[in-house]
Amino acid sequence: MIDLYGISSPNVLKVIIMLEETGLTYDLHRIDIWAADQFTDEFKALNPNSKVPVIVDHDGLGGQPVTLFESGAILFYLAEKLQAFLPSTPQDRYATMQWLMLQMGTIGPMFGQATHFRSSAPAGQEYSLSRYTTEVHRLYDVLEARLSQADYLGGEDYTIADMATWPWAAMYHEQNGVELSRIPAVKRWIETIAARPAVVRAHQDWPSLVAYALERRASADPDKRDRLHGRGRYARGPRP
Ligand SMILES: N[C@@H](CCC(=O)N[C@@H](CS)C(=O)NCC(=O)O)C(=O)O
Repeated sequence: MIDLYGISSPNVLKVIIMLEETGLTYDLHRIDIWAADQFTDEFKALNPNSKVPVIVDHDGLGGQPVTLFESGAILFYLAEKLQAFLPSTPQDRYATMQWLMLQMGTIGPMFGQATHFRSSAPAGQEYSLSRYTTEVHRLYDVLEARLSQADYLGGEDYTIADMATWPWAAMYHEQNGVELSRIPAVKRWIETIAARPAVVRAHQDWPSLVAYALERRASADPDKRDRLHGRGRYARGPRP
């Protein structure tokens, strides 16, 4: 039994997909990041970095509970635990890890910043929005080049690298003005993964999670919203 702490975010969806793919039993606990739930001592005991997703696997190493944050580490842990979705041959295994790292280190942060500057930044942030949107377009091209050569990011097989990248690639093309018809290999890969029964199941509660996020965001106290985004009285360091 696994406790998953999350909201409707691509980093959480990738873990839900893995849990559905592997058939593990889990409970999803909603964290209201707009009400600063992630900064409580209770949550920081799970993740000192105050972000979702986090899992607590009650049947972890040696039968003892394991608590893990960082979605890439969670996918890697579950893949090793179940010997699933991580190839065993060294070449494919490292290829999978390389694409997983690209998602964690670059795709997630760049797509995330583009979304932030599009939806939450005050006016006058055109430079930032343009910089991150350009990065998003460039990264779709990187995916297109890879997926023109291989069925999946790690090679022939569907792996945790695809699970990590798919939620970002599938959800953010439209708002960034990326035309899928221009990147047919990415389009094929998005559609193939979307049709997987586990991915369909992973979306069963998604509309309710999205509705929860929209409602919490709309009713957020302005000070808590500033805290979430590290601005206003929460901004630190030299001012520009
Ligand atoms: N690299 C982390 C990123 C986690 C992350 O940024 N989570 C966001 C939701 S997508 C969050 O918890 N935001 C709350 C906050 O920043 O206070 C991962 O992949 O797990």
